[in-house]
Amino acid sequence: MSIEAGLLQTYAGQPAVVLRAPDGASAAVLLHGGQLVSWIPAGGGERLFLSERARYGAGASVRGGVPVIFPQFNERGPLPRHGFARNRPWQVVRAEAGVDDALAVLQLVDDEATRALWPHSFALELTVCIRGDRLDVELAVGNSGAEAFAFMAALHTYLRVAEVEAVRLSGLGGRRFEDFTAGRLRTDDEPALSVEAEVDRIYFNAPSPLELADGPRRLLIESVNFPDTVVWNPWQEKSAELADLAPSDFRRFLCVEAALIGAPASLEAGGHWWGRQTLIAG
Ligand code: TA6
Repeated sequence: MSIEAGLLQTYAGQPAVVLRAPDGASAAVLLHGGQLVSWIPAGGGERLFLSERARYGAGASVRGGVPVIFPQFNERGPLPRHGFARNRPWQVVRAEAGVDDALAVLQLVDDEATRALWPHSFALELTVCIRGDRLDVELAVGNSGAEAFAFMAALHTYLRVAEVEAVRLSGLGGRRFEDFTAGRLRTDDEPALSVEAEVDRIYFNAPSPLELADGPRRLLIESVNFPDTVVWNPWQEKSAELADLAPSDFRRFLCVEAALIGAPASLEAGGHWWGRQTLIAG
């Protein structure tokens, strides 16, 4: 364990690693869930949405930032929705500011509680690196047991936007997706995705990069080894059912998630997998 003095702090009243790169970029990662909840690129403003009504504490799922989804996506299996990694306390392995970046590595390994839900030995490592206008979030999964296992995973990124109805997400036009709101596969021929109602889509084998235009702000969204992309906004009625969102909060975010859903990864004993989402602010 190597934690530079002063980086272990609190954020929103919760134990967190608070990173600051020499160029002024900053980020905060909660130990709970290994959840990145703030990213401010150098010279810019906050790029992640975190609900003011988010719930914290043992077992909670924090609404906002980048929840780590593992080993199950949504209700596509017998486990609690979106698995358990986001609900567990993680350990800090490393936190430091370098010459031109800042980096945190957090880890989650199996314990009695995870094995009661999912009978496998694993080690997850989340690496968050900030530098200038760029954020890299990398999730690594190791099989530390004697038997193979399969898993799904996602970085459920809540991107902060000024007004969701005004944003345009480019790169997915003409691609086939599973529309969770309609329960069927569809294609949308619009060159850029806009949000005027509930959106809950999984694009399998999605292209990368995507670009989010939010007024004058731009965000490039890249992913590596996460073949699928999820786009989610609950809109008014669904968000009214979510006690951890204020009534107009759905206007303040769009989730664009790097995901591994359609073809779950299989890891032999001793095997490793990793996937990364990169955001570049403009
Ligand atoms: O990623 C989209 C999704 O799977 C939606 O179906 C939606 O309900 C959302 O995740 C949030 O899930 P949560 O359990 O955090 O309320």
